[in-house]
Amino acid sequence: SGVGSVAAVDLGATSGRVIHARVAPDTLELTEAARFQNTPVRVWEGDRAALHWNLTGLYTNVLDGLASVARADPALASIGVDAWAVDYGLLRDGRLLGEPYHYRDERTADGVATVHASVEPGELYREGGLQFLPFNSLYQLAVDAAGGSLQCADRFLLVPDLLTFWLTGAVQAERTNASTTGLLTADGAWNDALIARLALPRSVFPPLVDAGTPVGRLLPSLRGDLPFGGNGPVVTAVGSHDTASAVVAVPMDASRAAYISCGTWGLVGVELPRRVVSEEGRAANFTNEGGVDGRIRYLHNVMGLWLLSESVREWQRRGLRVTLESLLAEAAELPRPSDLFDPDDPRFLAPGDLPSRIAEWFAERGLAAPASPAGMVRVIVESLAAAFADSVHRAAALTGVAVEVVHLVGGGARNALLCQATADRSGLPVLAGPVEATAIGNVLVQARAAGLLGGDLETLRALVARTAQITRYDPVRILAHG
Ligand code: LRH
Repeated sequence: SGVGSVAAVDLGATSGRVIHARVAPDTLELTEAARFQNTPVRVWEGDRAALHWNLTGLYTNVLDGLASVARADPALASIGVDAWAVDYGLLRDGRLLGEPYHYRDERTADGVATVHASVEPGELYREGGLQFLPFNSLYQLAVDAAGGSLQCADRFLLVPDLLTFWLTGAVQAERTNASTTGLLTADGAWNDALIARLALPRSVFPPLVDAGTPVGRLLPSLRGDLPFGGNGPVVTAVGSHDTASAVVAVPMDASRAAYISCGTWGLVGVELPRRVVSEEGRAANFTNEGGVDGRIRYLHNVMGLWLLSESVREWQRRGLRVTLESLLAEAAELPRPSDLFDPDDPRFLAPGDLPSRIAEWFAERGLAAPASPAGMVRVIVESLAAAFADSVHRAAALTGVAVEVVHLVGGGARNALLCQATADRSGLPVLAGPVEATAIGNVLVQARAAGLLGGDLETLRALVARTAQITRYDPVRILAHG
């Protein structure tokens, strides 16, 4: 197979990008065609302002990025879309009924109560295999059912599937992301019995496809703005859950490694051949999400870089002239704090004044929170690293994987203070990179489907290991954990 090219559309909760890649068995070259902020918006709904994604705005940015790819490379073979999990659009006769809700919107509490009244949490775990997160799609759907909007809809499309629909007209649900609804069986089918018990309309859920499936061609109406040659590129289903694509691109030996996909969230776990569904795993809130090639992503959600970005946003709102970069540099010079907070506390989920909420967490325990923003940044980094280390060791204990090394991919791989603290607190070497793991995993699955690459995930990961920039952090001041 010769050199060919594909484009990855990768939408994170904080930013999105379109990456143009040249790929061959010994080549992986990435060019950034577009990068843009993802800015959610609060919209008045009669009794409260609800948090939504600006998905049509993101789609405009995606089209701009694809147009620049088309001008540079009219022979592009394929396009693939990934995005954050759980959120979705409801459609009727092809029309989107409203901008999708953000998973950080406060509406989900009622959905949790409704769902748990008909199916108890232990049974949900045995069926769907998911850790409890109040925004898992099934809880959001219960809110939509109670409010009547679900009854107006004839289609449910997860965010990346919705963009794929806008690009191609194809209606489908890619399996890795569909696994985050809580509505799939262990075999990866829609769980008809559970859907019926929750009184959800089965007909809204589209046919499931696996990552690597060609799903369609660009719509004729787009061909003017996207000047590709010939029939244009095919749109291929990738690991459309961003974390599934990221795990594809972790250059690891899964039999002896843990990974941390560190962006807005820190997703910490191991890759398994099949689900592990135990009461211990449920108590530790570990999830079994569907991976590419039928692998299982056994992991726990740690709050992630959100704690830093949202804190910086608050300080800037208060008029402080700070950036994350400058605060991290200052924080690195401070002594290690002796008191840490639990980053997984649900009070940190919703947008707002996180430094005050962290201070409250300390005050409730009679502890003093750091006074300066740099001190706060340091305690956030150290608390995240401690939570990462804890989840690495828990994942190992719950699955029997003998973890010898931790791979940290995503934007967090740029944060040297966080990487070193994770090594020190886990007592394990941390291999940081690639930063763009999600886009790379997206690229690799398309390239394989297009025949540019062959082989299993291990072959794809070997290509990442040969081409990516990886920084090693060895534990130097090992801190006790557990
Ligand atoms: C990361 C992510 C994560 C989900 C959350 C909703 O972007 O997809 O895997 O739990 O967003």
